[in-house]
Amino acid sequence: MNINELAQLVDNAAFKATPVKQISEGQSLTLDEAYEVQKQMIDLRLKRGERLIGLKMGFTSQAKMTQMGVDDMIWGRLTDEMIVQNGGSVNMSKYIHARAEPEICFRVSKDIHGEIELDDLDQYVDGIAPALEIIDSRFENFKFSLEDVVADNCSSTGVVVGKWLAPTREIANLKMTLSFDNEVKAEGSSFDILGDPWKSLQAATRLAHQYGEKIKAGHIIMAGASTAAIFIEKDTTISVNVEKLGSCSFRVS
Ligand code: OOG
Ligand code: MG
Repeated sequence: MNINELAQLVDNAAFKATPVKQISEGQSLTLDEAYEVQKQMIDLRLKRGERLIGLKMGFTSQAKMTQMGVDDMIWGRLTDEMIVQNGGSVNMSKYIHARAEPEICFRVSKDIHGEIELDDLDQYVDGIAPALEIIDSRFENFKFSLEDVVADNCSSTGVVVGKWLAPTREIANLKMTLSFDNEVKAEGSSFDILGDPWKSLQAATRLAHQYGEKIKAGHIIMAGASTAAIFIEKDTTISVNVEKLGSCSFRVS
C-alpha cells in the first residue's frame, strides 16, 4: 500500500474501532515514511473538521519503552476531537482496547519557531497541568513496531487535562499515580520522563522543527507517560494524581 492508502487504513481503523494487522507484517516502512502516513492520516481528520490542538511525546520513559518493546522517542499530533472533559465520561465502545496512562501537559503561550534551549523554554509556556492519556493502538493485540506506532499517530485517542497552574521549573521529582476507582494501578515519578518533563517539551520543539510541524500559541504538549499504561475497564472512574499539580479523571461507561 502507498502512504495515502496506509493513512486511510489507520484512520478507518480508528474511526470504526476495528483493529488491523501491523503494517510492518506486510511491508517495510521507514521512519520518515511512517511520519508521512501520520501526517496524511491527521489531514483526513482535519478535512472532517477537526482542529489541531497540539502534540504528544511518546516513549519518553523507560517504563513505556519496556512495556511496548521499543527503544526510541516518538511524537504525534492531537486534535480537538480527542479531548475528554476532566470529570467527563466516554463510552467504552469508542475504543478497540484502550489503555490509560499518567502524564503532565504544557500549554504553549507563543508560537515556537525551531528548537528551543531547555533554559529558554519557560518563555513559551503559560500553564502546566496534570493529565491523563487514553491510548488505543489500531493494531491487533496492541502490538507494533516503532514505524507502525508512528504511522498510527502514536496510538492517540483521548486526552484529559486537569486544572492549569502557573508554570514552574520544579516538576522533576513529582509522584504520579494512576488509579481506577481509588485503587492505585500504576505509580511513578515525573523524574521517569527523561529526568524532567521539561526535557520532553524540549524534544518536542526539536522534533516538530525537524518534521516541519508548527507549535503554536495555545497548543498543548503532552510529555509522555511516566508508567506503563493500564487497560481501561467499564464502569470505572480513572484518575491521575500528580504531586503538587493535582488530579484529573474521566469515567468509562
Ligand atoms: C504509544 C504511545 C506512547 C507515551 O506516553 O509514552 C505514549 C503506545 O504506547 O501505544 O503515548
Ligand atoms: Mg502517552
